[in-house]
Amino acid sequence: PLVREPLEKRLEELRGRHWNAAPTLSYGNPGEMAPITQPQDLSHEVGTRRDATEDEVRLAIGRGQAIQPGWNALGGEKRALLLEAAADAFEENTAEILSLCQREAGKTLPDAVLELREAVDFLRFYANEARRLFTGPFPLPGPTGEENRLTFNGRGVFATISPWNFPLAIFIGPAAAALAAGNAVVAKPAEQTPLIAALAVRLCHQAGIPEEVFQLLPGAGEVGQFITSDPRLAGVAFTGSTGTAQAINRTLAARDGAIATFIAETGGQNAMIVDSSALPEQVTRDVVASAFQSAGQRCSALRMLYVQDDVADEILRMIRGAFEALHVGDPEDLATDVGPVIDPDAKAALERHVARREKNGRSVWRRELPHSTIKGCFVAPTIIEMDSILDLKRENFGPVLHVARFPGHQLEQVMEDINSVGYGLTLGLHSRIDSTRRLVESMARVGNFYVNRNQIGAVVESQPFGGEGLSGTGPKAGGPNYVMRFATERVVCIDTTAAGGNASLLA
Ligand code: UN1
Repeated sequence: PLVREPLEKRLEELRGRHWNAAPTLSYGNPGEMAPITQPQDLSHEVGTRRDATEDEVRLAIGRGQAIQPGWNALGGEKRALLLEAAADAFEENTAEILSLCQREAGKTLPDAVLELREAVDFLRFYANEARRLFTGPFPLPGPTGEENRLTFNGRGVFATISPWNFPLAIFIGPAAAALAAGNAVVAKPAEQTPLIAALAVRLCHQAGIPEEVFQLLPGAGEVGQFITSDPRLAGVAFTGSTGTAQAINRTLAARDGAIATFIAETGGQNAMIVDSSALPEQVTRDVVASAFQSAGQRCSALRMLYVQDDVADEILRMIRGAFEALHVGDPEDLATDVGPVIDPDAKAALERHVARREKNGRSVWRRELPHSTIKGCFVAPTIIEMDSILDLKRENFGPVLHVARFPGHQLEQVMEDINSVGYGLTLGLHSRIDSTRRLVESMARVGNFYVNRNQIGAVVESQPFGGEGLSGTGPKAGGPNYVMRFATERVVCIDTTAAGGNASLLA
């Protein structure tokens, strides 16, 4: 059963629960506990985090290295079964997971449900990838008298460094891929959301994945630095800001060790173009979802809306109507559409951004925050009129949408401006004209291009997700090439003639 008891009752019981996160294998002096508070109510502690020390990082990587060959030798089928057992364990702990998504990360219930769904989808998809790719060998063509085969293996110890905005799905996704490929994993969750990560790792261990194979190392940037500077590390899968990805890349390059694999999924400056053939109601629904669902805290979220000038007044009036109806407040209240942002720093940065635009004379629509939001990190949903995406200097990770008008004959210029920003994550288009779609598609330099729908919520396997340029390295999460980036390819070539002793490994 997905839910053991009525969900509401169970969530109510879990409201008082205190959680904790600590390194999987603790060593020596346990050190200080840092409180984890609710984004929606900073006076409310959800649990505590104990950061990994430098010694613990070193030991964890050593333990991972020692066990990895055995994990790799298990083969794809056995690893797949363990990942599927972990997926089952996640589903059996639905209430605990939803509760932590809400209390630690400030998610609304629908967002929390989607988060659990995506996490389970990742586990099952990568389990199947383990079966598809790691149960070889695969014979390669060759001349008579020679046998060639290809096998895939784990690279060694992989680090995963994950963000707070998908504290379960993007914590477990890259780790599951690395595990599927036969790597040991050391996982550092975002400092804001270690509790749900600790629960996820415990559930994986209960499902039978050995503790040394999948280790949790909580902490902030300093712990990330300990991890990524270790020369024994085979690779890093990172999701977070472009700036942090660039810093990790430099750290990896400076190590005197094997050349590391680096997989980064980073930010975006995502645009949507709406032309005068679009359906206004559909545009309104999709713009509001893309910009304000999850309080705009998705790297896929819409930041810059371009509306063709002759329909702009009507469309913006409708968007504003829907925007005024958004319910902002406590994410545990089922009526809430827009919850808090993650922490006081995020709130301050967004408010600075809005204040600066206001000072520059931009027209700004801002919602009033209800009094009930006073104890938390809430940012009023905001829409700012701009001339162009070129006026945006950095990603504004929250419920702030920028809009601009464009004359129809300047569509190509708009696309050039969007591309010139250098990010390449998502792009939306609302148009019912085929030639427009073809033009925009041919110019798009993004990983995920969405037509006549919202531009968030990529589904594992159906919509592999990830960007280009400043938005990341690829390959796409949940896609057919992802797990391979965590693997080595080994070719064995055997002389099967008499001179070679008639050897055959495939026989
Ligand atoms: C992120 O926000 O870090 O398509 C990426 C989506 C999600 C985005 C995840 N899969 O909205």
